[in-house]
Amino acid sequence: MKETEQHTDKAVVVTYPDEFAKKEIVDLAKAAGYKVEALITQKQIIKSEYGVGVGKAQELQEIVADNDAKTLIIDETVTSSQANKLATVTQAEVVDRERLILNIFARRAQTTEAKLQVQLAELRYEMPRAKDAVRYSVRGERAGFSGMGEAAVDVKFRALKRQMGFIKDKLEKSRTSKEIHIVERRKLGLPFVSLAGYTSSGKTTLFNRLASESKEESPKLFTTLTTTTRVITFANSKQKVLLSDTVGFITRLPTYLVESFKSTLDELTYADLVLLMVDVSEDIDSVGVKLNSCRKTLEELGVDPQKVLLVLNKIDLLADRGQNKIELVPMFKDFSLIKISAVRGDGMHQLRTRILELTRTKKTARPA
Ligand SMILES: Nc1nc2c(ncn2[C@@H]2O[C@H](COP(=O)(O)OP(=O)(O)OP(=O)(O)O)[C@@H](O)[C@H]2O)c(=O)[nH]1
Ligand SMILES: [Mg+2]
Repeated sequence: MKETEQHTDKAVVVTYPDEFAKKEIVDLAKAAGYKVEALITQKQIIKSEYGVGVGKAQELQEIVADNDAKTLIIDETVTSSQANKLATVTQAEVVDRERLILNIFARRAQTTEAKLQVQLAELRYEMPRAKDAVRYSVRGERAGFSGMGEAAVDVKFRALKRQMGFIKDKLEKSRTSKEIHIVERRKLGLPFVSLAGYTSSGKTTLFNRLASESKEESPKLFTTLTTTTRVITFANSKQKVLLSDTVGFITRLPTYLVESFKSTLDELTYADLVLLMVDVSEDIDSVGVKLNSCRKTLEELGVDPQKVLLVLNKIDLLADRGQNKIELVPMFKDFSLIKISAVRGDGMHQLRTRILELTRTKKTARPA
């Protein structure tokens, strides 16, 4: 399906009551191509039988029917048994948070590498669910043949493992060739600068500006899935650096998804400098949640916090156009930072100067 194509599958969404969760899941649902007809909030969505309580499950059936929705999106990870039960009660296809993110990635994946990474993530998603799915289908066809069920589960598991091994091999090969590239670039002595940050924070917009590129920028979540690297030269200096744009982060990102995209995100681990982009035009609570989730993901990837420069982006949208002291907000105190507008160009001179300074010191500190 083309990225521009819209499909308007109607969906009912169940999420937590806080504003951040509500906005995020609606954005995710839209990015996956759904039209959100109703948003239901629940303090708990990980209850035993249906994820939600029994009464709520029945209520959801009515809401789904009233809105003529085909899909019920649950902003949590649900087991296949919960999903099956909920689907039976509500008569809707149940899509959990992980499935939703995977669907977006699958829609966006364009390069061979991104497609392989999505396939790997899909298999990782399937693994814990395979057992239940096979047991259901075997039981349905041959009631009482439980031994048969176990054998079928084994067969399914082995098949999934084989497929995973096959994809990992292919990815490993592309990774090896990428590592060779990195070694080659290092031989050129060029420092590596990598963009990181929450999805939609403006990484590609900044990348395009610094590298005179025209990669797709969009308010939709997860616009970029594949890493692009360019050599950039700074006008007033002979120094060149390599700049990489890559996939964005999100809260509650399952670890296996980060792992599946590891070869893409590896650029961050190798980087001499990581520009961590933060959209400061949002309310301060959202900024905090996103910053924390980015820190956590960078930590999981093994990125040295010393290498991180915080880039506070979209200051053009602040009421005082960035004149206020946003940088004094306590959550930023652990970082060295800079304020910019990637769209309007504010702070670009300072940013370039900082990149040059920081990569110069990094270069000498880096082992050969
Ligand atoms: N007003 C304003 N909008 C910006 C700025 N920087 C980026 N944007 C907008 O924010 C949206 C997201 O920008 P992208 O550059 O696609 O964000 P990204 O971080 O690459 O997002 P993903 O690829 O999804 O991870 C786009 O609509 C941009 O036009 C800025 O400085 N000011
Ligand atoms: Mg992008």
